[in-house]
Amino acid sequence: RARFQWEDPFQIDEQLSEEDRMIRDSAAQYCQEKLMPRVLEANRNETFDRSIFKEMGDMGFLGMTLPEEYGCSGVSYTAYGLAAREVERVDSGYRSAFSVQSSLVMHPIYAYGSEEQRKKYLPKLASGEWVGCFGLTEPDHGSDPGSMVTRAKKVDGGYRISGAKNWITNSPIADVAVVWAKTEDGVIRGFVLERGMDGFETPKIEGKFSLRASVTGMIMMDDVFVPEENLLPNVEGLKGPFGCLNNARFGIAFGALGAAEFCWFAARDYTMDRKQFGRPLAATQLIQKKLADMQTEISLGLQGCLRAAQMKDEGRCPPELISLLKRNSCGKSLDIARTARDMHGGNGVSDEYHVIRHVMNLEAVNTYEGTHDVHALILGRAQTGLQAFM
Ligand code: TGC
Ligand code: FAD
Repeated sequence: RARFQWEDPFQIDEQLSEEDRMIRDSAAQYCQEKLMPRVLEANRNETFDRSIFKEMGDMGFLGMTLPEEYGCSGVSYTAYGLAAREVERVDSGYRSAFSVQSSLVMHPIYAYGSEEQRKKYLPKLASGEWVGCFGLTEPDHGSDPGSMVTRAKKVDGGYRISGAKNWITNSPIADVAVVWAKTEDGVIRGFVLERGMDGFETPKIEGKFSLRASVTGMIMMDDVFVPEENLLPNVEGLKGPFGCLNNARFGIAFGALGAAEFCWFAARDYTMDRKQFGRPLAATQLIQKKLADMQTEISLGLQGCLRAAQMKDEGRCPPELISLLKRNSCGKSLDIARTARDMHGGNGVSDEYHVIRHVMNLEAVNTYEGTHDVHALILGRAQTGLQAFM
């Protein structure tokens, strides 16, 4: 009889290459040794330690799929997904910092930028010396970024950009911002803005009850002069930002399951130890059903993510598959975290047990990078051919 590995039913581990396994293990070690001890206070006090970027840079994690000639590691998307899972096992806010830098800032500079832009920005972003952010969402345009009102007016030597971006991860500490704006002819273009440009401000959003260990802000642009050489030359239209989102959503699909795994293992350990009515909670049928549901959703979800990673590494992963996985991982992980919180009883609302923090975080993760329902509409359109957005 084959042995059942309850914590890894599909034996994901043995499906990984030696290199991907090593990256996963070093990510796990870094996250548990360096991030986990910081997260409780960071979450309580709503602070983000900028040196995390340097540490991740030293580990070779930032923009890790991009080529080595730009200071990156040139590893697989599978490795990127596995690293996101380990980071988010600690906190979704740390995974946000990691994935915005990698997928939403470094990727567009690599994919849509000139050779000069790649050489100027990528090595400093890869080392963590510079921090980047990505401005797509506006106060009045979230799920529908195509209606953005930020404008880039052509002037001598460059553009003048005016507008506001809202809910921007990393913006208050960012050195560079990849901002999407419409030119006078209504075409969406990407620009790299730099800290210090006149009229560029990034106020922090205070009082978040989710992702408190990640810093979030606005990008306010008041007639900011952006030189021609800071325009991303090789993309036009919404496919520019969406091309970046494909990578970031893929990382979230893996990452959210890392948070769910933390909650599952915590709920199992807690209910094995906790006795009520003279026996461990884990000996009751209701608790075992909940544990079985967690195990089923997480292992099926991870196997799906791994398949998508292989397709991505082969350059044939369609965006709709990423929508399916982002939506599934976030929705299921949020349910799992809420159930694990309940299984911890009153202790479940204490941050010392970490589960409530994951519940709060996953609320935002289920919303950003396309809400749960927006991804349903993407999938609905793909199977019916009918557009239900408007
Ligand atoms: P639609 O007509 O569907 O598409 C317009 C153009 O874009 C192309 N396209 C894609 N290209 C590549 N990858 C994708 N995933 C693409 N999806 C669409 C499409 O082919 C078309 O190209 P072309 O050449 O024909 O013009 O556009 P729509 O306006 O109808 O879109 C609707 C919808 C709902 C799908 C889209 O707007 C959407 O996905 N909304 C969600 C917005 C979103 O995800 N925002 C994320 C902001 S960034 C963020 O949240 C970061 S949090 C990070 C963190 O902290 O970790
Ligand atoms: P809305 O679009 O107003 O949606 C509100 C509700 O209406 C949702 O339930 C949605 O599903 C539903 N809805 C919308 N349209 C439809 C429809 N057609 N049919 C049915 N229901 C619909 N953005 C960035 O650009 N960069 C970042 O770095 C970034 N980081 C973020 C960090 C955090 C912590 C958060 C919370 C958000 C971040 N965002 C970022 C913004 C995020 O992408 C948006 O919040 C998200 O896309 C949803 O947009 P919205 O908040 O405007 O909600």
